[in-house]
This record gives sequence, structure tokens and C-alpha cells, in this order.
Amino acid sequence: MSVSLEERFQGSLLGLAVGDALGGRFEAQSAEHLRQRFSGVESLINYVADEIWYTDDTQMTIALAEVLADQGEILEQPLCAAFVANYVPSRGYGRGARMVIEAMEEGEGYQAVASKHFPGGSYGNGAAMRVAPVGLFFHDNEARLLEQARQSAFPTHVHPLGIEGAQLIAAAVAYVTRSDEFKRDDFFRLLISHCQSEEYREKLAMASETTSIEQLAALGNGIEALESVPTAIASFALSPESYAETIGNVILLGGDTDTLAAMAGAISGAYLGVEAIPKRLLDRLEESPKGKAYLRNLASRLLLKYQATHSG
Ligand code: RVK
Ligand code: MG
Ligand code: MG
Repeated sequence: MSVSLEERFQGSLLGLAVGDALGGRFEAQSAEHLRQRFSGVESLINYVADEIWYTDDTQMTIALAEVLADQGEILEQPLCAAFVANYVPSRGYGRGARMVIEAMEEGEGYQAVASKHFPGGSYGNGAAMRVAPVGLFFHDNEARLLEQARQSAFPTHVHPLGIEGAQLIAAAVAYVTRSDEFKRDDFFRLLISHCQSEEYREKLAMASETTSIEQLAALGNGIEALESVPTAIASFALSPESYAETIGNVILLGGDTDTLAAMAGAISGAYLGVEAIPKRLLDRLEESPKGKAYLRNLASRLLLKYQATHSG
């Protein structure tokens, strides 16, 4: 069964938003607590009865997708302007990200804030959680993909581990966007070839051998990119044919549930397409001005720009 590029672009953005919104309900809870509450992924999904609202993960992804759809590439100034225009503090941002965006908003030198707030810059998962549109847009150009993922990280995440996390999620989204059939060994071989640090090489080697939920937990559920990017990738590879399992299994790990499910959902949605997202969840995704309909339209705009830059 072949999935169209339009279904993949929509699947990735909506898959990210739905994962973020469902995961957002359980942020910082423990795996023990969640396992007591839910017998498995099905009961987790059936629990959703009312509207689900996304968090900063989707809000920042929207900024990135808008820049790509308008400019055809990530440029520093339009990206900073889009982060500021899309800044909704109540969506719950990382501490460092908030300070950098507020400095941008004030017209201050955000570069100094980005590199000084944390020594060596942030290695939080904030660059990886928002990078999916880069993976979609540059799915057929590996060199550009890596450079643009780096560029999309820079205003807030200058630490090499924060940037590398973004490059790996972008590469995973790109790989599955090109794939009609998921080839696990090939997928991990490619991702490991993109690793620059020993830390990620080790974690992705572990991810490539993850064949159970217990092993998935050992990869981490934290807010640091290294403690969440490999986990999200491994969860997709564990259930490539099920969007629900891909996001449900990481949410049940507890910890940074919104971001784990946002990243895993973006990969799964790009592979399976928007139809794979359970109707129960998609129906309940918020209908705000930048809610479900806007995201669908943004995915189509992103695809149109992709096609325009690839014709002639
Ligand atoms: C609230 C020490 C560091 C560090 C460094 C830790 C939203 C800090 C989303 C920091 C995501 C946190 C998440 C997040 C995304 C990072 N030394 N600690 N060099 N670098 N940390 O603030 O956009 O949920 O504890 O840059 O990456 O849903 O507060 O933000 O879960 O990682 O925030 O890093 O966060 P930040 P972010
Ligand atoms: Mg969040
Ligand atoms: Mg989070």
C-alpha cells in the first residue's frame, strides 16, 4: 500500500500534535503510576473523552513549518520572528527556551542567552521535538536535511547533543517519508552513520536492539535530547505499523511524555500517513485558531512549497 506525500506531511504534523496533546496529559508522571492506571495502550487511548490540547512542542513545530512553507528554507531571522509570533507561554516551554524567546521578543541579544543560560548551551530535547517539518521538506536531500536541522536548532539549542538529537529525528522522519516498506536494519544503519558523538552512537545501537517495552524504558524518558530522542526512534521501530502503539508505548514510560510522543508520532505519521491516527484522538484534537484545521492546511502548504522548489 503506498501512502501519498500529502498523507505523510499531514500524518507527521497531526501525528506530532496528537502525540504531544495526549502525552501532555501525563507529563512528569511515573511509569508505575501510569501502568497502574492503564492496562495498556488501548485503555490509554480509550480514556480520552474530551478535547486534547497540544503544548510547546507543537507550537514551535508550527513556527518552523510556517518558515519552511513561506521561505522554502530555515533562515535565522524569519525563524526567530516565527518563534516570537507563536510564543504562547501557557503552552509550557522549557526554562532555557523561554528565556531565549523572551530575549528575542525584547530585541535583545538572544545568542548570548542561548549559549550562557546553560554551560555550552542547551541539550534539552526542544530542538528535536520541533524538527519534523525539516525532515519532511528535505526528505530527499540528506546534506541539506542535516544542515537545516542544525539551523533550526540554533536560536535556542547550541549544545552539540541538542543539535545532534534534532538531526537524528529529522533523518528518521526523512527516511520513513521515502519508505513504502520499513527496513529496520537499513533505518538504524543510516541513523547510526549520522551520529557524531559516542553517546548517541551507543544509544542508537541499543535502540536498534530494542525489541520489547522493557528495553524501551532503558533508553530513557527524560527532557534531555539524549534521554528521549533514541527512545522515540526505538518506539517507532518497535511498532512501525501502528501509530497508536508507537505513541502509547512511550507515554506509558512516564517522564517527558508529551515530547516522547510528539517525536515518535511525527515519525509514525510520516510513515503511515494521517489515516493511521486513531479517529478517537484526531477528532478530539483542539479546534483553536492554530488547531487541527490549521495544521492540516499548514501541511498542505508545506507540500506545495516542496513541490514548487522541486519543479524545473
Ligand atoms: C516543559 C544542565 C540542561 C542543559 C545543560 C535541562 C517542554 C534543563 C517540552 C532544562 C520539552 C531542560 C522541553 C530543557 C523542551 C538542558 N545543563 N541542564 N547544558 N541543557 N538542560 O530549557 O526547549 O516541557 O533542566 O533548553 O529543550 O515539552 O530546563 O528547553 O519536554 O533540560 O520543555 O532544556 O525543553 P531547555 P527545551
Ligand atoms: Mg511540551
Ligand atoms: Mg515535554
